[in-house]
Amino acid sequence: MQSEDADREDGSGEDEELDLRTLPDDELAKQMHDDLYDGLKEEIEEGTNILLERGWTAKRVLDDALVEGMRIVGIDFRDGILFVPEVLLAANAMKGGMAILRPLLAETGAATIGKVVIGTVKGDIHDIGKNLVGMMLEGAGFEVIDLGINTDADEFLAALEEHKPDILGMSALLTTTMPYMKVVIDTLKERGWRDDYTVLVGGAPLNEQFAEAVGADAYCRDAAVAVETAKEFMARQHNIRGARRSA
Ligand code: B1M
Repeated sequence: MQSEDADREDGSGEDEELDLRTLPDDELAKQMHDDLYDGLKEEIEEGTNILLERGWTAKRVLDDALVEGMRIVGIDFRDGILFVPEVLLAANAMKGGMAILRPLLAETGAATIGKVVIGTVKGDIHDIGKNLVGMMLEGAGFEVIDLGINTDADEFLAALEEHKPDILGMSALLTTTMPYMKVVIDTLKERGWRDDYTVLVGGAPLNEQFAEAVGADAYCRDAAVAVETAKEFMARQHNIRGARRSA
């Protein structure tokens, strides 16, 4: 961020190292939003450790420092202010912080907001967009099981059986591989599993009509939309379950 870069300089115009330890908690969290935005992995790792040392819970660091920072990144990505390379750097910085928090979160049993199995479909080895989506979903509080590239229907279904996610995400970048999404969805239908999962699809050659035609629940134009859509479907599932309980 331009303005924050300037904040890191002294009056002489020369770079001055900002000592994160000198910042009070709220300013440090804000600085971490900026550092995430700027893709500064080491600073994010340092900030994460400082907040933990000061007694913040892993969940609070995740929510208030990392997820909030990534939310801002997501908005600017959606609005065309940030581009893929910057978002990948931000996601990488976030991963640095999350690597520190992950074991602590597992220990405290902090609930995730939902579980997603995601993969690039059979015949397709493009994974940059899918990885970005996975990282942004993790950043938003989802547990993500990433099946990688070239994933066939059997692998998707085996992962659904093993991990019992809320959402199945599929990615395809080739016009020749996008029809494979229908194969996976049809296989789900054949097994009688279709209604058990929300199916989200994405990838540059797709659109809403395609998603509807193959029987997906929604098309996600980009990672920010994927996060918003996944959250929306989780809220709907929550409401449906709530209504069933009170019926
Ligand atoms: Co390939 N490639 N490529 N390629 N490649 C494209 C896709 C292409 C459009 C280039 C072109 O010709 N202009 C073209 C496809 C044409 C078509 O089908 N109509 C193409 C081709 C033809 C090929 C090969 C066949 C080339 C060859 O060998 N002759 C070959 C295919 C190999 C295979 O898959 N079997 C191939 C190979 C490669 C590389 C290996 C060199 C490399 C991939 C590296 C990697 O992924 N690790 C590569 C790349 C980098 C590209 C381009 C240049 C960039 C793709 C990318 O990463 N974009 C691409 C051209 C382009 O798209 N401009 C191209 C950035 C990424 C962040 O965006 O993936 O769209 P994207 O993801 C977005 C959204 O789509 C959405 O969110 C993401 C983040 O915002 N999204 C999801 C994606 N997945 C989602 C899943 C969700 C939700 C949202 O689930 C819920």
